[in-house]
Amino acid sequence: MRLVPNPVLPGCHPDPSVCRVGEDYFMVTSTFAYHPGIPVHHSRDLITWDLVGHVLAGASWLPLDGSQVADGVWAPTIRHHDGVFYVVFTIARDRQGSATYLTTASDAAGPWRVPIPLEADGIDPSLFFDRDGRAWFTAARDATADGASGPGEIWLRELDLSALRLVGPEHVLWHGAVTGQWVEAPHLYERDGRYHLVGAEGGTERNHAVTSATADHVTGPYRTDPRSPLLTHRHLGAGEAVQNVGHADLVETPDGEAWALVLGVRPVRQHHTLGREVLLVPVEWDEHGPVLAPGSGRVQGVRPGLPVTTDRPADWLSLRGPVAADVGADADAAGDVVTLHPRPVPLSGREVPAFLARRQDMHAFELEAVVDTALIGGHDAGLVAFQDENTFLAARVRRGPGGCVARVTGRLNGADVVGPEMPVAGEVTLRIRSDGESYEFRCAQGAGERGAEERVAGERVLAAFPHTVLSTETAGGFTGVLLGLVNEGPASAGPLTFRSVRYGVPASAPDGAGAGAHHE
Ligand code: 6LW
Repeated sequence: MRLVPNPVLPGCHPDPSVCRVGEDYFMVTSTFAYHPGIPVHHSRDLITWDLVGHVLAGASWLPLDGSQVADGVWAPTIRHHDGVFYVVFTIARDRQGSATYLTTASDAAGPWRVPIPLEADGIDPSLFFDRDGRAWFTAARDATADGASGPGEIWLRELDLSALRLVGPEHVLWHGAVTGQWVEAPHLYERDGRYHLVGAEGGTERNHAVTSATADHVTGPYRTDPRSPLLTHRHLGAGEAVQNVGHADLVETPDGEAWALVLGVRPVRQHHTLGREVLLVPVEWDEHGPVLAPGSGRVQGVRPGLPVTTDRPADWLSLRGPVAADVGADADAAGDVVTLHPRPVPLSGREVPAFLARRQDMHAFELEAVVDTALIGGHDAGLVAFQDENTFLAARVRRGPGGCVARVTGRLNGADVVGPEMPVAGEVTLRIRSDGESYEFRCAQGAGERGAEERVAGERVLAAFPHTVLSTETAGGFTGVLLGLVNEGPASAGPLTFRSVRYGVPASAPDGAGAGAHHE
């Protein structure tokens, strides 16, 4: 069995779902309150994934004004049937499912049709196409029966493929394998005439786990696979490089090899900032059902402590809706030129701020950009490390009474942070830098030399914080850190251009820290 480099998709990409069409695999993941929603990644080998489009973009976007970052789009499932791609997903409000939608496309890259609501409660919807052509919808919700063995239940109803609505009676399938645990993330598979319902239990934190049940009929009765949990890292201790493993979707190669995509996190000092990432795990089927990670029982291929370097192109995200921005290559220097129109919306608000960011997908990184203070009017603009509306830190430049100043402002668990001011003039280089255990916010006069070590010469650290303050363990929620640009200010201030916008391994990272995914 091949040993794969994990994660196969780093950075905040929770709740992976995958389908295969011929030799092509397509994956979707959750995007919460970020726009565009639900990235579609494509692969030919399940290891290298390229972004090909978004399910919720343009006409198919659903407004998320007022949404908290951790709400919004949860746990999409992607399937392909008879030449049509289907995606079902939940819109969460106040950490609960509030609406379920279905959308279709003939090309996974899009365009996707305007999502239609389905009459379904709960979260984590999924679709299963049976051999007889019937389609079934499953989802997770609070248990409806008194005395159920778990607080959650997986339920099923038929999906009418021509009307695209749920029809027929509802069936409660399962309350989970572990008494007292909430069951979620259901996906149904058929194998040799038996039905296998794979779910997740224990919450999406340290006790997360993959469990399953089997039945002779799609509507049940389902019996727990006594080998559950089929995969978990809950018993491996704090030293394990990958934690919180669960939420599996299974796929088969054209040659009949089986694999699962699962989510997991890579904490540093027990705190993770990268969000839930996508991991690839081998699967073997036996007469009882799937065996995940046979032989080892764990996710492999992750180098303890150190980052997987990535030079993935940015999937630029804004919050709760689109923003007016232009991104292009910087003709004069390495990196991008980003022009961002101001909005008078704070990052702590619930509207659409002038914010454009990419996922932090490695522990040690630096993000830098050059701004010309001559252009700063009513703007309060700069670089931001963003966890959610209550937890973010930004190195910003604004014009004060005595000229321009740079300083760090933000919020940590809802408490305002305001750092000391540094007077600046002319061109200024802002930088966020991390060795994996800290976030440093730096500022230098001038655009700086672009060559290696020279880049950080003459910089001042405006403020520094341990990485734990931006971690999900501290901030709560379901997302990882995003790194990007903010331009708060009245529309009259006019657009602001950030030059040499670059994200990568820190210039002085130790040898090998950037040496890419490896095979153990
Ligand atoms: C997702 C669910 C979960 O829908 O978190 O607790 C939700 N587990 O499976 C958001 O990713």
